[in-house]
Amino acid sequence: MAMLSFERKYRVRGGTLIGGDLFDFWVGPFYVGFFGVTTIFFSLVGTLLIVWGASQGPTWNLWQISIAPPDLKYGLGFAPLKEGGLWQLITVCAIGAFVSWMLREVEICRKLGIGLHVPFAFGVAIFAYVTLVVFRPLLLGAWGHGFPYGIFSHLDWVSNVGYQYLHFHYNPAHMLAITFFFTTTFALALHGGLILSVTNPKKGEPLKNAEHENTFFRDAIGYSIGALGIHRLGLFLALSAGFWSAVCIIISGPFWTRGWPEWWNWWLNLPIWQ
Ligand code: UQ2
Repeated sequence: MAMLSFERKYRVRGGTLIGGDLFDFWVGPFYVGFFGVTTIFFSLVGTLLIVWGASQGPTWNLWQISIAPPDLKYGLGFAPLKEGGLWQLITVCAIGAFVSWMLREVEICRKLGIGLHVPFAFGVAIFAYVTLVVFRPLLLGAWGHGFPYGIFSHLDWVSNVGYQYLHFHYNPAHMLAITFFFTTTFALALHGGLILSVTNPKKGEPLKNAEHENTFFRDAIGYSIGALGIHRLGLFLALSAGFWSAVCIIISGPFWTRGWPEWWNWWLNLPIWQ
């Protein structure tokens, strides 16, 4: 892969968070760094544990392989390896790998002198995962409340936990999260469409520019949010989707144990109806 002159200029020492110059080098196009090494370590160990767990299980069918969390009776303690202990170790490896990757992103941002928006965004995704497998199980008092690591088994978990609250779509934070997910796809569709419409002209047609972008939306709806604005909006919408997803599951159980339809009784109980 050819190296851009830009890359040569910015492949500088420093910006590391730990260890100084140790691991401050590139392998081919990839920056290594201390957190590159820890990413590889946790990913490798975690993957091997999953494969070993699969080898102990009843199936090699990729769809059906599942590493289950411990039984609720083990509470917040360590479980035997083949009774959920494996799930606990894999969870540690997963979090170790995700956080390592985020910190490697931070080091690259520091080298480049750019903002930390990308690692921050990834951090919100990590937060949503950790909410499911650490924060909520902690609040409920058992690791057994985490979700199983398997393709179909995690779908079953989502369905079962949903029905436990009768109708999860009545969860107001779930409503917000879904609305943010949909609005994110809407905004990206508008943005992607707009950018291609000006930068991908037919043969012989001239390239258009930012004035065309603004004018399209001013003509259409009387408002253009701007080239920087659409990216701020996009980041806000996407992070909000992840954030409210975490909120909607953390409040289910620890802070609301009945069916979510019942939560709306506060509306029916308003004194204004009497
Ligand atoms: C825009 C703009 C862009 C865009 C888009 C808009 C030139 C290249 C998509 C239009 C976006 C608006 C009006 C906001 C829509 C609001 C929601 C909540 C979806 O104006 O500036 O830059 O890509």
